[in-house]
Amino acid sequence: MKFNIIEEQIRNVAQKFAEKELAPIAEKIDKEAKYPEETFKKMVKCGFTGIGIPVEYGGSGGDDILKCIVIEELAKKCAATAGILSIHAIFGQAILKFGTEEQKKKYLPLVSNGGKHGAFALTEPNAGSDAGSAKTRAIKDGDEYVINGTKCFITGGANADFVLVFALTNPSKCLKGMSAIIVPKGTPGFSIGKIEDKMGIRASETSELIFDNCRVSKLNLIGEEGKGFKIAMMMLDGARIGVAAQALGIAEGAIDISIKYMKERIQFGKPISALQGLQWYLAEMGTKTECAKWMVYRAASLKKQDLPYGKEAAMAKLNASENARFVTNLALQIHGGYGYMKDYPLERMLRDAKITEIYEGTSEIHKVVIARAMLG
Ligand code: COS
Repeated sequence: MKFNIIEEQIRNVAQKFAEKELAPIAEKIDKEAKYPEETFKKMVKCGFTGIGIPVEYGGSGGDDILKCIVIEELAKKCAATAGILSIHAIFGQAILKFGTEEQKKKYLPLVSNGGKHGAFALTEPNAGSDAGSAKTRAIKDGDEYVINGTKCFITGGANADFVLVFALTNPSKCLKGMSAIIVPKGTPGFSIGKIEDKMGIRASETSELIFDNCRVSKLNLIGEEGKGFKIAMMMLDGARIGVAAQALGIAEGAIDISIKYMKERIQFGKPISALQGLQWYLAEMGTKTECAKWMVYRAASLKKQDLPYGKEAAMAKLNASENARFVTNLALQIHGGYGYMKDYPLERMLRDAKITEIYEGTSEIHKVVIARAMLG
């Protein structure tokens, strides 16, 4: 696969960043489930948080290929931090695509390279895969919306300075009455509920958001009233490429660690890399991961060219996430008992890989999306 010189340079920067800033803290932030705020600030400084946002709005410029490169490289060392970056980007992308000029000027400099955090709140306790059945309401009262409801499993929700909330402005129309509304942190009636204790990506905070007669200006509406579900679906199409890149990076990271271990570990009087059974494992891991890479960058490339990419994004995410679980599981197996211990990063990588089959849409939902696109 050929990347241009700028892409190679950015990959190099991201690789060095991951080595220097993520590798030393990945285990600790996982154990303590500690949000890496200092690292986020460093990502802001490097311009990673502004990729995909034009320079005129305070971003770093660049496109989805560059974004995937950075996410992939970060995920090799710390999937949680890669995920934070990937999901943070959705807020800015939604404003860029659907916001007014005024909204772009107001929010994009803050969330691209301004150090502010954005989150995307669609899921509810009874509306996960069936996102269209969300019940949170935003009823107009004069110049304001009054929001009531609860969102759950929101990545970065507790840290977010701005949350894009999907709520029914016209409840009788169900998903066709859903709208996208920005709620800033600190708005009266908006509070953080339960912070989840997760199996993997533990440093990437996931929380419940509660809206209790929370009033925001009608100027916070993004796009048209009633178009919120479509906005959410379109943003998820793009976000799925980011998760696929995260899964790809996890698999590549596990392969790197396995190769090193296989060359160093002596059993039966020779390095275990000489054992054909393990060579076959490695060959399978490498081949499937190479496939995942092509699919991720194909989807990113279609998006970059403004061509339809929803099916390809879903395929890339379905394949890369299942591959990440497959590869991390075999990598752990190659490490034997050591792989099962927390002294090695494999058990963390396997736990981290699992979420990529679930968030931004489960594998089963991806199959629905793919099959519907194939059937026309
Ligand atoms: N882009 C643009 N519009 C889309 C779209 C997309 N990718 N997917 C659906 N829509 C539109 C449809 O065209 C339809 O509009 P019209 O009636 O005007 O044609 C509307 O949205 C409803 O679509 P549909 O009938 O397909 O909705 P369903 O309730 O059947 O749901 C799935 C579709 C299952 C694909 C959707 O609910 C989904 O993606 N669920 C997973 C949610 C998810 O990923 N959550 C993860 C966390 S997000 S924080």
